[in-house]
Amino acid sequence: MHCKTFTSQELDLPSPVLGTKGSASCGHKLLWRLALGAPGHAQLGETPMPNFRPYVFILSIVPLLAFHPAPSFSQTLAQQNVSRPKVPAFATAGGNEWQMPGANTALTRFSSLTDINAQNVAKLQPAFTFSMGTDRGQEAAPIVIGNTLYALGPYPNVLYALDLSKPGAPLKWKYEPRPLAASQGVACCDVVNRGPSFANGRIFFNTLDGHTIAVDANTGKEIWRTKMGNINIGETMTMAPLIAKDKVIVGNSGGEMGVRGWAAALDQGSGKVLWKAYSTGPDKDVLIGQGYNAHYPQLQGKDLGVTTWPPGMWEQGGGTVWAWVSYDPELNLVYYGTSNPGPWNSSMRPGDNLWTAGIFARDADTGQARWFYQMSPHDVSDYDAVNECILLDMDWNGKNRKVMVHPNRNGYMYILDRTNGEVLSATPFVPITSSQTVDLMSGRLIYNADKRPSLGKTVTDVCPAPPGGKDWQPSSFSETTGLLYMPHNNLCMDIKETDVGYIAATPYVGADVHMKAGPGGHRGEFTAWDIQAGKPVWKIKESFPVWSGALATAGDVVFYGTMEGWFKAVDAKSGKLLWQYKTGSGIIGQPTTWRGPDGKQYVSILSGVGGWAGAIVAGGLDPQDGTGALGFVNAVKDLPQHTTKGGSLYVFSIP
Ligand SMILES: [Ca+2]
Repeated sequence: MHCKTFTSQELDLPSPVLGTKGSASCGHKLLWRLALGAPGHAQLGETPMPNFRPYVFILSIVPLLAFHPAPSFSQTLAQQNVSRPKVPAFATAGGNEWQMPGANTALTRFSSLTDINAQNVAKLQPAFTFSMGTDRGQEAAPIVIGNTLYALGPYPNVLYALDLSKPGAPLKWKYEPRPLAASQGVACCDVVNRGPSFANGRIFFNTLDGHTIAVDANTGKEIWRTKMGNINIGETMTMAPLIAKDKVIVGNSGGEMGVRGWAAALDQGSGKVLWKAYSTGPDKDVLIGQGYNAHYPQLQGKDLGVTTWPPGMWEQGGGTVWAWVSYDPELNLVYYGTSNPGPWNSSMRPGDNLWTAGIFARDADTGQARWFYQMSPHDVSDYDAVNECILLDMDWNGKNRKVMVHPNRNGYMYILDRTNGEVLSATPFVPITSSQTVDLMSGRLIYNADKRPSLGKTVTDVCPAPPGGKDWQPSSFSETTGLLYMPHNNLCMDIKETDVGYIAATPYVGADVHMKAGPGGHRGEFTAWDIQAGKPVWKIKESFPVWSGALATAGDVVFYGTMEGWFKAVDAKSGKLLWQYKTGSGIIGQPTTWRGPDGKQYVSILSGVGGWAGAIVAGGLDPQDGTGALGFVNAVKDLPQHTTKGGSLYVFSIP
């Protein structure tokens, strides 16, 4: 257990950050604080937004003429003569099958199918539905292999196989992993799961209580099960495994519970752990050695996962790996982001807090780190860097670059050279007050001192809020339009840091947060982003955060869902709404498309509100307590008037 008190001199921070004294005493934050919020906080009134960076906010589908992104970055992109992005050869588009949530290991979530297209999508109708038997948040992607659709639910993580060759797609089998019930009590933000992945006749997925499991895709029989996490220290698993050759890459959740983050590779055949790399601690634990070569000097040095923390605090330092992993088979590198440092209370952990809030590139076979880049050094706002890294190829000044495109919680759209971790551009995609810019020379995020949270003092209008300009909800890249389709948030917050001490398997946060809508008053957006130009082409305003994934197809339609329950198809070029269908509950799942045994194209989505954004409904939280769900309740207290709990698969086709 670590309970520390620091003076501002010990913390080596300027006094405006901490006040005259930054202290953090031991205090046990009970789990209900996280799940149900702290009592006794009056609702903070709406206050006018302060000076935003040059950014004209678009309230609906509008042409790009009205949009003025930050000048320095648009000039950077323009001056560099950047080409339209292309998908690497290994990133095969989804076709008849959809084998993994991201469609391929570059995570493009693009389908080559054109039967359903912008001209006929208005005729889309439900083909069949299936109840998931649970009413917590449904974040998973339905996947299809051969004649079978696989749907995975939140806790208790039941895997259903549906026979697409028969009318109504009856249940072929179900597999019940029976995770420990106590795992629900340590899950930070609902008991979600982001889906299964397929390879070599097997379905791989994680359970909330920290097991990675392989199941025979034909029979539903368990092949192996490996215990990876320990709920007794607050570890859960919610991410979708990524298949890299003969390996299954997984990571842990629990960045709000003082967990020490890690990623691991398991042998597909046996379930044996081949490597495990921590996100904090000494180099030998982080798997940093001879092959490591970061682009920026602040990321070079011995045992930075220890020395960038106060003594011992790296042991509960977060950096969990709870969302997306990508894989480039040509470079043989896996890529993933690490979560926030723990606790949220930044006054307690002076330093850059490596290797949190950044992206690792690792050798898939050995796990050895090749490079790291930190989006948010000494993160103060829960800006996890776990969002998707979409692998694309672009020309920069005539030179071909293998890049990754990464919309970060901190509000910047990053383009990195994925061979060495160099930042090629970082462009705001939402209003930002928490930072001023990303210095492309040093690679450092330049914070706005006025908006740094501090102990005991409420800082208002910090944008983006902790769920970021965008959270886990995955984007899609269209090979036909060359645009990125991004579901995301428009949220700001008022925040005050509070005392917190570490007790295993309890919340380790230390912040009172009230989130609220960003400029314009709406809380979500669906944006078509021009990666080449570094600006949006169109935006759709949504009342609630767009917490679902996106799917783009060669038929030039893009699908996403809303927290009210609408499943929508929009024109990939214009953003015009072409079709929508109201499902039974709010949508936070990932749309997929595939061809059925009858030759028809289908589109599938799980409906079932929840997750962090929908915890107020899924967890039945009190709308009067704005600090519930780490302050998310304050921003969505009207959600219970728009949707109720549920959990169903919906599959659509043109009759
Ligand atoms: Ca987090």
